[in-house]
Amino acid sequence: RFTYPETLNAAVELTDRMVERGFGNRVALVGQGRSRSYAELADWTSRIARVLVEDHGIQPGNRILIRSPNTPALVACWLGATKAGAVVVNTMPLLRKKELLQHTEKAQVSLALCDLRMLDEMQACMEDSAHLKRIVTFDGTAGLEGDLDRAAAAKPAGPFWVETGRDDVALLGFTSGSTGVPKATMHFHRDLLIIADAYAREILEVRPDDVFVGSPPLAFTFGLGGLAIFPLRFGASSVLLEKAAPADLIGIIQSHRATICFTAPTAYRAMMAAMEDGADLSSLRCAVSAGETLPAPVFTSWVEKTGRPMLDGIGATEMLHIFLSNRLTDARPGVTGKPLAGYEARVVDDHMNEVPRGTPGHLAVRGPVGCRYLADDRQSNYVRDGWNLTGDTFIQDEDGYFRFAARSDDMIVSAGYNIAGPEVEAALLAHPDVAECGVVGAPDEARGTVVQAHVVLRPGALACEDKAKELQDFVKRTIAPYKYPRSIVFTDALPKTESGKIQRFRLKQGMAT
Ligand code: 3SK
Repeated sequence: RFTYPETLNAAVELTDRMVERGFGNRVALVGQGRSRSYAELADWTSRIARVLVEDHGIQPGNRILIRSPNTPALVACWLGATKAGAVVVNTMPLLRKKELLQHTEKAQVSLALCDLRMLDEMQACMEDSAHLKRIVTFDGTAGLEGDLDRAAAAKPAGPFWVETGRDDVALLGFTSGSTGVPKATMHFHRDLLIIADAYAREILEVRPDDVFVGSPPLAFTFGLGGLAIFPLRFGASSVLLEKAAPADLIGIIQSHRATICFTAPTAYRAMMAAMEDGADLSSLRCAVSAGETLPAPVFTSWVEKTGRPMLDGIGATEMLHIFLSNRLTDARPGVTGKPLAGYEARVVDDHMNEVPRGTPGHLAVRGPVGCRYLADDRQSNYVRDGWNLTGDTFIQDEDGYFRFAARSDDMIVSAGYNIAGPEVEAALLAHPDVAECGVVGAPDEARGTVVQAHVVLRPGALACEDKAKELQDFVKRTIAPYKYPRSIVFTDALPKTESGKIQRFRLKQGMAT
């Protein structure tokens, strides 16, 4: 199903091959105030590759870090570095020196490409790095202000790339997990195409007239796939937003007639809250939700309010992208669907034995893409007997659909009951006064652990004891009463990762934002 030539450079497949296939004049990327065709992108990325190889001596396998918000220039740098045969480390824009340093040292990064506007922390990182020797700037706005822009403009036109193998590492995706100690996951050139062929082609049925939009940073592989690889693989366009507040996303979908949106459930909730009467989302073929479990009420209100389909899926940086998903013709509230074609999934106990349908257990998946940590002894926690253990607790129902219960770390054992925090969150979210919430276990003398909900109320709702009691009663009426949150903490905001995931481990440590 996923066979590729032995000699393969994923960046060439997404640019020059698309030109050869007749997409040269079509719009590939929109952002920074203009659009770029596939022909322009092929030329731009070849020039960048030339600069890296000819001027900076980049050899196949050298690691290049990229620091930038979501812009066409970032995509061009990523593709250019990939064409040069380098291994790319894309970094979240909000990272500070300390985290950048974790990346440069773990990945032995020798060169960084940095948006001119984000230089300070990068320079601070280089001062303390044993590996990073050079920062090359590029202009994230428009002109030719960065060193890379000037050098690329001076190179001759014409295709340029370094020959790579389909099994050569192309990307190091960093994941911080719940402990905060980052791990780097290695992905091959072929992996970058497999995710497009397995998910974007088969599930989203992407066509050249699709227009992609969304909020995840390209440093998160959810964003790299959804906003760069998927559109480029099929001759479609991507609108890249440096800042994608939920209200902006609504405007962009309308003005660009976007057809596919990638973001997380919290952003879809916020989009609905910001949506004015008469908002026209009719262009949208599909709203892809991942990064966090999709509470059934968010799915249902989205479909009611917009009339457009929403597709829940689960992926992991270790697996590069989504491996379990609903289908356009079969999208159900409260379930994550079934494995993509070419992937298998099972729910297993601690000894890797499959548990009966309807019983919670660890999700184990395998397929054409899998986890390979770079020099990390946590590899054996993630991959056992060839199966990837994602750290999620799932239930497979009688019809074979997989339903998320909790991150395995987020299962709360209270007075002998197993309670999935996200289930309590979904119940709370159905209350009209709840804007957001995160549910964790908190130590308790009597019960060992109690269910504790950290709740952000909607404007106008009053945080008081009566409101806490009202929410507790509401949960008791919605799900089994033993699951209700015995402790409720009202807060102004929840701690989140840059990709929008609630950091429950910080709630457990007593940190609000
Ligand atoms: O579901 C996720 O968290 C995820 C992670 C990495 C890549 C893609 C996805 C959807």
